[in-house]
Amino acid sequence: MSEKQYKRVMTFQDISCVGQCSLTVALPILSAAGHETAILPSAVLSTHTGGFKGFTFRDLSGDIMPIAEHWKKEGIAFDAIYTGYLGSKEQIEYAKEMFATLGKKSGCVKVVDPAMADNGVLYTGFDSEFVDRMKTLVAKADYVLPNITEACLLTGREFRTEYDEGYVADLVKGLTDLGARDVILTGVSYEPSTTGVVVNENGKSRYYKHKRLAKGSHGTGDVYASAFVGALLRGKDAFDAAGIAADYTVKCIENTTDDPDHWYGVKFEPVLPYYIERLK
Ligand code: PXL
Repeated sequence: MSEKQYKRVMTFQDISCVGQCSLTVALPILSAAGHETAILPSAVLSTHTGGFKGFTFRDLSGDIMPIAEHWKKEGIAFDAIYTGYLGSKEQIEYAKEMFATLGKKSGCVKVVDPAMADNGVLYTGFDSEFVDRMKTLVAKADYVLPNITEACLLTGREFRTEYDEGYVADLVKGLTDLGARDVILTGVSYEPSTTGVVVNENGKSRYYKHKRLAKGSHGTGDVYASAFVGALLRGKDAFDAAGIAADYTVKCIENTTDDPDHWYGVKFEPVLPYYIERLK
């Protein structure tokens, strides 16, 4: 791998100690893509919030600015900043601050996964004020990666399970109107057996269609976003990166569906060699 493709990426999201999501997914995938990783942990939870009962939650908001201040003093800069699940509205403000200060290096790519909802509903703990605040972070993104639910919440459009290309184009427009430069809209399905990703890059939309699996799985949004960022930083354009991330995520789900006890995440690790091969 050429030195040019070895990038330093900082990701701002939570540590869910168990549950194969957020940082425990992002770091191995970004490392597999061959990048240096840095983290800004937003919170520490015993597990993710999607199905476990009685999880712990420690908000790390108080540590965010001191960490960033230290980095600034050390002259640390990043090739990319990628935000995922953020624990509070205040943390969205911190994310904007990171973009404005630590994201100043020329060419620093700012990626926002507005991880807050799926299947028509917000995750536990989030409300409409959080959504409103998230719009202001999306406005600063070079790439925003919502699913259909998140796109509807962000744009104020009605959530539908059946729709046509016009509905999807309007969602994409709503997101670029918010200020996002490029849009990667996931889970766009026009027929029962397939789903796909709409990539709006440089003002043009393209659709990458792939197999739709019967069962949706937890944590796949994080697998997808991390694989997308890893591929993008390896020099792929957004459409190719979105396709590689989609194919990898499908394989991760396929690798998990025969194990009913593994409901909380996907077994993404054994499939990393496939991802690495696709990056060549
Ligand atoms: O996968 C997104 C995610 C990340 N972090 C936490 C979550 C979720 C989704 O539910 O609960 C803590």
